[in-house]
Amino acid sequence: MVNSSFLNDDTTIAAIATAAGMGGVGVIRISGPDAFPIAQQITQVKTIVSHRATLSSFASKDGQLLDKGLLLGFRAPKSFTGEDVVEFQLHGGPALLQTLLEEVLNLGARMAMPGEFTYRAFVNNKLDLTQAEAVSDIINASTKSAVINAANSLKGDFSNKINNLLKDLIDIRMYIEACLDFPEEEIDFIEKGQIKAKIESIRQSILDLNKIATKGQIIQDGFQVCLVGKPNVGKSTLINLFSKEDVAIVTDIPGTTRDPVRASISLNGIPINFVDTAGIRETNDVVEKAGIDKTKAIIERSALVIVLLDDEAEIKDYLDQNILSNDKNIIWVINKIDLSSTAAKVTNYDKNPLVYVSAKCNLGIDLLENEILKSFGLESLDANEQLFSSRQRHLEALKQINGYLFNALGKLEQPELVAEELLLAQKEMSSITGEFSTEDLLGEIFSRFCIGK
Ligand SMILES: Nc1nc2c(ncn2[C@@H]2O[C@H](COP(=O)(O)OP(=O)(O)OP(=O)(O)O)[C@@H](O)[C@H]2O)c(=O)[nH]1
Ligand SMILES: [Mg+2]
Repeated sequence: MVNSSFLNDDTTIAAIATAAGMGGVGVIRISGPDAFPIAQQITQVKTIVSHRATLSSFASKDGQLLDKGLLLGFRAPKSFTGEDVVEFQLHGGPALLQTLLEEVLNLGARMAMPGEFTYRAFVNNKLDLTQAEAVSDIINASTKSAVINAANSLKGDFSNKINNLLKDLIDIRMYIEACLDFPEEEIDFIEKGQIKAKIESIRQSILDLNKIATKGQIIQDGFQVCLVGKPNVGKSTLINLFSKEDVAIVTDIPGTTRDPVRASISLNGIPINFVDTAGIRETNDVVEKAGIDKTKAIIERSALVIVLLDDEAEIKDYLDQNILSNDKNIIWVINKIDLSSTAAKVTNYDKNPLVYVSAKCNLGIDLLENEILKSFGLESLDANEQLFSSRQRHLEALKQINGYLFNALGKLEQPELVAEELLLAQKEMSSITGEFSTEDLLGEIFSRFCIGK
């Protein structure tokens, strides 16, 4: 259940902002009209100077000293949330932080909900919605590339691109609306305004943006790749090689792996969740059968399936048995080339790559890695390419916008319909940056944050 009850409340909120557990430093953050008075009572500092750190004592209501640390005050509107904000930087002990938080709550603050500080920053125009999402993305990023992309979004790269397109779109809409006031001349006006060329150009920019956003989303969320194949073909050897540790048991007994084995690795900065599965074969062993059923379910949920083979002839079996659906992203891999002295190489089988490797001897693995990246259009990830973190919600909005613009281009003879499609596209664009958003969407986005952020 999404809890969005905080959306219309501006009482003072507080939370422990650092991660649970012990640490060198622990931070309590307070935001709202009572933040300064509450901090003054706890620290006895008479005047908290904004944007200065003050070494202070922190005590309970009855005067019991609890810790010494730094007191930081940020007067509205120059703060993260845009409200008065105070932070206590204390020693990072859970009991200490909890005790002091209770003191803060007793003095009138209420416990902040997950994402509530960032939500207030959004409401007070400190961040737009994509930037607020980037705050969460930067915290959740699992690779350096994901961090950099989220930082680009936080800086406003994504929002700026959307806002520029939004401006162009509004210009065209206004022009058409103005033309509609002079019906006799309307077609002429539309031509004069080069409406077609302008809409096409926005649509192209949306398509380009979608490409970048898709890459950003993959880098942020990663994807699941499963290793399948007959027993003993070398799946577990391969996952161990990728993960650089023995996550799966390797033996020469067919049917060794039963439960799926997972390993998260970073390939060129992209988080990939590898899953090694039970080998697929006809069997009467109930345990092994259950493992094979799991394999099929994992194939369904994977963005890419790597099928390990002893030889090329096996491919036909997989295709005949319908284990892999047609639209699956597949890489065929012939393993154990060391036994036949075949060279590591990449060819293809129909539209899918066929890679020759030896998992045991680490031959051709670089080729395989490259094919994995290629299957997501990420092989030539240019270090200078400016990406940003993006989410499914953004990709869906871009798709919708593209659809509306496409419709508009098909209705150029009827300017009022073009104007309508452009208005729909405009609303969809604004939903990305949060200018027009429903409470449900906001609740959904902010409640996924951690507490204290
Ligand atoms: N020569 C050679 N042997 C290999 C290679 N890869 C794996 N093996 C051997 O093949 C046997 C089976 O390897 P596993 O990785 O357990 O195979 P698996 O596909 O996980 O098998 P199941 O879990 O039973 O489905 C082991 O003895 C491995 O050492 C390879 O590239 N070359
Ligand atoms: Mg195995």
